[in-house]
Amino acid sequence: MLEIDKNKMRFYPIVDNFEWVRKLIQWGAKSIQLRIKINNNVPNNYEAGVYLENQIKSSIEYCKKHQCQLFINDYWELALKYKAFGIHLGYEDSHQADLMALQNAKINLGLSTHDYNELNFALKLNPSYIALGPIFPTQTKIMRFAPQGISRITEWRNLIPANIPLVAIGGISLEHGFSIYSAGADSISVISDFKSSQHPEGRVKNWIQIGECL
Ligand code: TZP
Ligand code: MG
Repeated sequence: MLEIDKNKMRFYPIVDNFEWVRKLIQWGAKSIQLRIKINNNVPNNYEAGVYLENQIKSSIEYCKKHQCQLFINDYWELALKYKAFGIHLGYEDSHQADLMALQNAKINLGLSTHDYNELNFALKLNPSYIALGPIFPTQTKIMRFAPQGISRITEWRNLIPANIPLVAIGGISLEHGFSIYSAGADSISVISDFKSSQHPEGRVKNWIQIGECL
């Protein structure tokens, strides 16, 4: 397994296509999650499976070239096929995926958790990082779980072995950055904060700067 470099993961943006991956890398991101939800994403005249595979393959290859830690959300077979740096799975996904094959291929495993049950389960799977969400209310994803609040980050940090990075996600914006890192998160994952900003590039660079101050 190519071990995760925590320092490269303070800022962990999530995007849904290769164009965004390229932009983020240009702006200095060192860790990215590619989260493609196929129904909203496929351009006209494109066969969904072909689109998906192209996006994933191009992103993996580009990130390798630029030493960026890319995690593929959900599509573990494609992550295996193209030897991604990592895969990100939710609780249900982690029951479906061939975790042994991923481990044998030395692909890092990032796992989402939303409650104690999911955390206990995730800790048994030798995760490369654990994500906790949603910290705040989010418009980006329909959640079955109430917002966790900042104090839950400290609680999770104390329940997780020190060598496993903790990622905070959900409704987070730049203004929350310091308090979330101070609460014990190693990494902050965001979508709308920079994507819906008037100046995504400036926003991303601010995030990276904050991460470098830690
Ligand atoms: N998982 C938990 S919250 C969330 C995901 C994918 C959405 C995060 O998006 P935003 O826009 O940063 O709240
Ligand atoms: Mg999933």
